[in-house]
Amino acid sequence: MIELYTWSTPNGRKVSIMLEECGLPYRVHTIDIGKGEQFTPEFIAINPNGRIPAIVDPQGPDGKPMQLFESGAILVYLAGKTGRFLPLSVRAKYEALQWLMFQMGGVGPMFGQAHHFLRAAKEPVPYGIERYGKETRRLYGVMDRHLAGTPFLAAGEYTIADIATYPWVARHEWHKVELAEFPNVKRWFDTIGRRPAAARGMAVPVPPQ
Ligand SMILES: N[C@@H](CCC(=O)N[C@@H](CS)C(=O)NCC(=O)O)C(=O)O
Repeated sequence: MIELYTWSTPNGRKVSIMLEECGLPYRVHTIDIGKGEQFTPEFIAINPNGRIPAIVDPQGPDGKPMQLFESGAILVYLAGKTGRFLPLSVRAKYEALQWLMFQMGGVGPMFGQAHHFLRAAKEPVPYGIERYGKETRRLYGVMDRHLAGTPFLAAGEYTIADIATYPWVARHEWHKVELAEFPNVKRWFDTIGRRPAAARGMAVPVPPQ
């Protein structure tokens, strides 16, 4: 049973979607980041960076428990453990890792900053709203042009790159993006949304509000 430490955010849901897609048994431990539970000594012992998600796999590669933080690393680990959602051929594998890094270094941080300035900043900061709003739309443009020629982000198949990106696009209302403006992203988003495992993963630890 994999122990999953998570909260109802896109980074957390990447991992619950992957666990659902792989059919791996897991137990959810909620870490309420609004209440600061990510900073308890017990959780810091699992993730010294004090962020969700994190996992503990009692059966790591050497048979010993394996604890991991950083959602991208967790997805790569689970793909390696199960042989699912990260292609084996070298070209396809690096294509998938490339789009996973695009998510980890671009989509996640930029959409996250857009959410901060649009929803959480203590006072309106027009520069922040403009900067991260523009960058968010630019990233949607990159994905939309790419997805015009391929059903999924990498290698023509559903991979951990899609799993990582989907829960961020699911927050499109938070960053004020109308998906109809990016029809290829919308088609990709709707396709993944029809996957029962993706829907189950999105409902962890509670259904999207
Ligand atoms: N790069 C990290 C980012 C993790 C992250 O920022 N998690 C957020 C929730 S989505 C969090 O735990 N925030 C708590 C805080 O900022 O104190 C990952 O992908 O795992």
